Amino acid sequence: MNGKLNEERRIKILKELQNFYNKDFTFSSGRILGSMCTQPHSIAKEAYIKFLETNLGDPELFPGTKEMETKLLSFIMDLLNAPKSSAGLICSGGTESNITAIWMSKKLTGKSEIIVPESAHFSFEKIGSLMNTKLVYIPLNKEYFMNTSELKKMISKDTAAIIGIAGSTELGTIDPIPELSEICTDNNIFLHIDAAFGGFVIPFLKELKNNITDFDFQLKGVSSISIDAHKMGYSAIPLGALIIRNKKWLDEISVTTPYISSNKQAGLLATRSGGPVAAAYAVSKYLGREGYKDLIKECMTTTEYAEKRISDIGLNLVIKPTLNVLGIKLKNPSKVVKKLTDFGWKVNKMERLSAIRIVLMPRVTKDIIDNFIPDLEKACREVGEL
Ligand code: 0PR
Repeated sequence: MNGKLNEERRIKILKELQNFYNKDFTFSSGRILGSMCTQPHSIAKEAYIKFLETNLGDPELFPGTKEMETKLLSFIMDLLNAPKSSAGLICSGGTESNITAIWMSKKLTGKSEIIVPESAHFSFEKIGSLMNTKLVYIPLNKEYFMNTSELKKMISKDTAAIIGIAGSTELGTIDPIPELSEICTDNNIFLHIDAAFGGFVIPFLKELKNNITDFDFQLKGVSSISIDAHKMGYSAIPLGALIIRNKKWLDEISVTTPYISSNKQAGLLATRSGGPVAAAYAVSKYLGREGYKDLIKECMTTTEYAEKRISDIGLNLVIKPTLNVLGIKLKNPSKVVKKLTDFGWKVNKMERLSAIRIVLMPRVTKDIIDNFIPDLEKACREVGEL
């Protein structure tokens, strides 16, 4: 093909891509309020592109990328107060981290049931279906976290793991993890904490506020934690991590790899891009812990502001938020979501709580809330909520 044709083809494809892109909502529009993701920090984009061709599934070819991955994991492990014995795996996000944790707990114990709060993310349902695992659901108490008296009744000889949520998907609640830690220590049960959302929030929030529940490896009973940089870590999709208390447990989820350089590989995936790892590493270096703390402070200030504006128009929250997630109680969330979509806003409906969710991500400013509130009020009036 000659150069001219090549160039024409390139332009045509880029035009087609642009048409697809134009149909999407963008985070930079300020109109997405329900998502737990955000446009990545600008340094993440540069880093991602630079490492586009790297493959962490073959670390001999990419030792530099591997070294960067180890450093990113160290940053995350420090954040979670992981002990020297611990290890980490980079995953594609909360779903893969949760799957890997339960895979490990089942191999370690040889048991087949997991106990989850009703607030658990649907990734646990996938686990149930994938790994022949029985899910035992525990109801929530009135603060919307796991009811530990009910939990104690459901522990059995088949319990492979108990799951605690640190930053629930719908309301950002934190389960009573110190108590779960004691229960699991006393009963010698694997305790997995799903901090996919809260992992990059709670450590910083604890420095800013009192009375934030402990959730990390400082609690002796915590066996593993899922944490996502593509949510509150301000980085690019896909990047999660699973941190485990004891590196020896990796053997349970490792296979021998006879035809690549390393002789063993742990975890679910083989070929993995170094791009998201570079992005998350760059953001963690750029912001550092102080930068993240400032970000969380801002998100919480905006959350309090939104909370007040919402109650000023006569709407109620499901509960007072702990993290930067608000659930607005409604009689008919679907109707309100539809109206808001007509007005150009994207919020998430939560049918089981009869509510809508707003996540005050770093991109969501007070100005955006000021634009949103009149439309929320109008939407609610038009469908008879107010
Ligand atoms: N655990 C928790 C506590 C989560 O909130 C989520 C996702 C997961 C695990 C699964 O994580 P991955 O999606 O990374 O595998 N929670 C978000 C949610 O369901 C995911 C999300 C993010 C959905 C952005 C929409 C969106 O625009 O709301």
